[in-house]
Amino acid sequence: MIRFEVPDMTCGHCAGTVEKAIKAVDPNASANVDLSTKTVSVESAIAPEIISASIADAGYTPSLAK
Ligand SMILES: [Cu+2]
Repeated sequence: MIRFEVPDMTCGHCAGTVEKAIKAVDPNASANVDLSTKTVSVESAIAPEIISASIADAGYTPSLAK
């Protein structure tokens, strides 16, 4: 599982947009947004860089959570 911090994800709409962006690069991914910690947990076979880029393309600023 990969976790991204997405600090500019603030509401349910953002969460939906980010989830959609992830599903666009991997329809089989499971994405779980936690708005209280501004993180998204992703289960995917796709490289983290590609998922990160798709979140960025959607207008957000993801970084890999340590
Ligand atoms: Cu929002």
